[in-house]
Amino acid sequence: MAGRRGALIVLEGVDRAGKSTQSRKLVSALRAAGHRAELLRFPERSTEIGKLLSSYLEKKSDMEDHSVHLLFSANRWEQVPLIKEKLDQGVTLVVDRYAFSGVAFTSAKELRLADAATRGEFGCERYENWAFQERALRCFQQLMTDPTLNWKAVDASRSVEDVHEEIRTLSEDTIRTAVQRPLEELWK
Ligand code: NYM
Ligand code: MG
Repeated sequence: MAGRRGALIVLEGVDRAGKSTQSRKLVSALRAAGHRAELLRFPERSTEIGKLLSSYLEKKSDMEDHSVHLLFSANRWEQVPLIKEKLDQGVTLVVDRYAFSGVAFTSAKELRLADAATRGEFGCERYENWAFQERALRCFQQLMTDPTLNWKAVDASRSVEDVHEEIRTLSEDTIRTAVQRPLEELWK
């Protein structure tokens, strides 16, 4: 159908949930089904801002919390013209994290759980420890209560193939229905 825009499909969740694996598989499956689909990720570490963020995440540099929050935001805004252009052209975008990670990870810095100190690290990047991820998860759960956003919760504890099948089905539905919403509404 002429003029039909692409869908914006965002995968959000805590670190190690399998978002990157699932995003790649989803793009392949959508393409195999005849859709035009492309993959984006945030932070996009290849840009100048992205390099600053990557260095911060790898703990090679320190930055003031508000400043780093705004850099994550700027790192998304610098891709918005491209995102709009692609969607307008009918390309469906699968996005590995978006602004919800921005809210959840910054908010998680402000929360403190009693058992925070008892958990071990599970990765070497900043935020990659159980206590922090638990706080981020609580923030994601809070964000999901917004009824204006078309969230679908996917249980990522199952096999890669089972999770993929569910995400693929949900995405096909989204491509069919959610694209009725005008593009301008996405960045109001
Ligand atoms: N992150 C990601 C933020 O703190 N704020 C943001 O706005 C975004 C998009 O960066 N721990 C955090 C979440 C992750 C890390 O890791 C990016 P990865 O593996 O590149 O998704
Ligand atoms: Mg990571």
